[in-house]
Amino acid sequence: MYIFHKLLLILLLSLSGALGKNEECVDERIKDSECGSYCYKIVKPLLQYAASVRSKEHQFNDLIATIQIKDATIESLDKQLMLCMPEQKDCLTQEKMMSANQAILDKIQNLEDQLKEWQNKASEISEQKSKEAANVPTEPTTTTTTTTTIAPTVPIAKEIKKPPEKKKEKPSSCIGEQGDEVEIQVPGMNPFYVSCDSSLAGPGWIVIQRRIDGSENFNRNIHEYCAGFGNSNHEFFIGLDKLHLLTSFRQHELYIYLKNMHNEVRYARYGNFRIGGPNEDYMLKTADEYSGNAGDAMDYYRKSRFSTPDYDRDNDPIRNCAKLYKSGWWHNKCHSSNLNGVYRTAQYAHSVGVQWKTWHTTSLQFVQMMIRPVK
Ligand SMILES: [Ca+2]
Repeated sequence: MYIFHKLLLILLLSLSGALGKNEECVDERIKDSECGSYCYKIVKPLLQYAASVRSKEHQFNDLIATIQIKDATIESLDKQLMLCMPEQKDCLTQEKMMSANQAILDKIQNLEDQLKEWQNKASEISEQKSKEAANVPTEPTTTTTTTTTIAPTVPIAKEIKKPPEKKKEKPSSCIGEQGDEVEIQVPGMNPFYVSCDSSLAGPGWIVIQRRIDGSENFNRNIHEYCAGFGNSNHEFFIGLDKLHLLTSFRQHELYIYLKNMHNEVRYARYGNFRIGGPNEDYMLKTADEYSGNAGDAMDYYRKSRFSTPDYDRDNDPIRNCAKLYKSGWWHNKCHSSNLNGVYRTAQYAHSVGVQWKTWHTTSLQFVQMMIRPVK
């Protein structure tokens, strides 16, 4: 019983000490001396456990306190962050707007500087013009030196700059032209002079062939017929190349004026006349819409190629019609007309002559072939 009371006392003392300020204040050596080996063996683990519990509890409380402080700190930072984010957005937007506004202000300033410079130039030009006008007494002064707009520069520029002179285009026919010789131009060839006639069949005809007195030789080779020959004021042939270009780019009509040895006159007219190019041997492609009183002596040659004595393209497989009748023409098997034939000074009822056989077979005194664009 005494021992039990002693142990209880020691336990209470130990617990009160253990619950005191210093958990490790119990000197194990005192305990050992007071309790003895038996007491110490039983109580010591309890005391150690109690001290450990107390220590853990303090550590736990410290950790709780630390966590609470950190939570409070985190909460405070969150609040600050939430408050700061919209402010940052506003700050960025305002910064951009400030930058844009500054750029606009800079542009406005540049434009104002340019405008001021132009106004100064306009004022100088206006002053100069006023001085020039003052030196010419017959011209009234219309401007003042106080002009501040750039508008006066426009009429000044117009006065100085003269409009370019329009180059007159050359005609492509004799229609509307004055004179017997007119320079015309058609696509595919340089300008060239033609003989115009308005006396035989109305105005505006281009003469392409004429026979008057036999002064010109029409017994020529293909190159001469292509280029043309003779005197355009007298006897001549205009040339197949020109004839092809003229009748190709626009529809032309053909007028053939004929006079025999008795000074009788007849004519043959074709509303559509066209000659092919060199790759078609200058074929008589079209001689349609005949009218007149001399007969259609061209009908026999439609689609016939042009032959010369050195260039047989006729439809006679045996004869060389151009060589036989000494002329370049659209010989078929040979001819029903031959206006480039040998000129005769007297009537010959023979195929060698200047002929239009639908009228008569004797040679003609005067022939003129003419073309004119169809309106
Ligand atoms: Ca032949």
